[in-house]
Amino acid sequence: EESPPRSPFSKVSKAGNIFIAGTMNITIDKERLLHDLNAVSRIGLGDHGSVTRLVFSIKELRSRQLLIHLMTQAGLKVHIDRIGNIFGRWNGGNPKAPAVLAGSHLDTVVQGGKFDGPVGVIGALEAVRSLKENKLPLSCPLEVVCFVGEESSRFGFSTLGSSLVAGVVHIKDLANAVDAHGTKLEDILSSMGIYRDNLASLKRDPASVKAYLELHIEQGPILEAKNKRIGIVTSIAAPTRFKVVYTGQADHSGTTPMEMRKDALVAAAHLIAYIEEASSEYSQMDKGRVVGTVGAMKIEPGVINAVPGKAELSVDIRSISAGAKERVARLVMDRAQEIAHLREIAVEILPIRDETPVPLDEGLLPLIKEICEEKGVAYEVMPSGAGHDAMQMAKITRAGMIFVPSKRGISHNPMEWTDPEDICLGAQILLETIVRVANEKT
Ligand code: HGY
Ligand code: MN
Ligand code: MN
Repeated sequence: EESPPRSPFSKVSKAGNIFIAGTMNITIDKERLLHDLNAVSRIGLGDHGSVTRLVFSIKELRSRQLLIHLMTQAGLKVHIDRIGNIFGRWNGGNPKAPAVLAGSHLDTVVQGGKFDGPVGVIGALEAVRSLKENKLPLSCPLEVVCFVGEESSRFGFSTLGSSLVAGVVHIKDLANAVDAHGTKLEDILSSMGIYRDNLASLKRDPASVKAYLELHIEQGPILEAKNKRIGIVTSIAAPTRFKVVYTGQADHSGTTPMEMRKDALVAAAHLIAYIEEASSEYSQMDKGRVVGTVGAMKIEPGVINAVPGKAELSVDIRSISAGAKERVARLVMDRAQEIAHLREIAVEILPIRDETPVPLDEGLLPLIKEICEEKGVAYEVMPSGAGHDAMQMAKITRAGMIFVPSKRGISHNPMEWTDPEDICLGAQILLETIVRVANEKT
């Protein structure tokens, strides 16, 4: 394969990669980036400036329509796969060469912020269209990617679109992926013509991808606390998620003596307290930080004057250490059974997903570091406590992530904020990383 065209500006960087010095002169269009980010964040706007675009909701579909429009406007070749993942391609170089992909997601949690996801999608769009407008000679195509269903908020199942592209989802994995209204994810997929036997057709041929890069807000306090502007991600924590369903007996809240009750919600309350205790204690024993959360619960009959007969908890346990996560998840499941036994009520544990923490590509770290150092940008090499599409793409290609700071570490909250200057710096560093990776000799 002929070596990438050497522009008059090219020089060999310290890392030995040929990169086109001219890229330093190709800068993103900040105004356009922030304008488009703003346009996306107006879709699904709710109380207190919150944003809600749950996967496969009208709002989320509208955000994807806007992206398709922006990609088309930028002259990218748009491909939408069967589940709705969007790929905007620029054949900047040899169209047959494996492409460099960059993107993230547009779906959100309920009453979330404006930046989680869109910063990576619009940041990637801005980087690619800036390169395309400048006709920068690259040795391979570039693709802007928007994955559907990155958030676990609706079905408990996260990184859906990227998991399908990575070919790591089997229909049986979706058995307990049900939303608050009882809609099954499996039924939504079959309404799209996606079944057990054709799920694998969504997998991307790994040979067609050179690397995947994702710009994302940190969603934590580290960059701000260390006064750094860029995070370079080493690995991504992974969740073990499951539902715990306690079934006791609904009863009259006025006539039923305490000792006769089979109160499902009180059982749940004991388990929730234990999850906090086990996760905190395990972390303090320095065996690997673990976080445990019950973010959603359903109670039946759920009225003030009836003893709850049923309580369904959605449990999310995470760690960057697989061993620590498994250990705490096991402790919690065992305690769930013990509580049911002691209270003589029934318990069911419904697995949703059990994922392994993912190391990102070590080769991309020095490359992104070099760009930050050339720009004199303070960076932090760090793990990600949040899950991302990069954790799935890392299963089929080299994957790298660039973080920008979250104000006061707040995320999944309308208060989520990242300074526009940081977003633009992140997008510029993404642009230059894309160019170096695209022009790396394979
Ligand atoms: O839940 C997460 O880790 C991410 O925000 N999807
Ligand atoms: Mn999120
Ligand atoms: Mn995200």
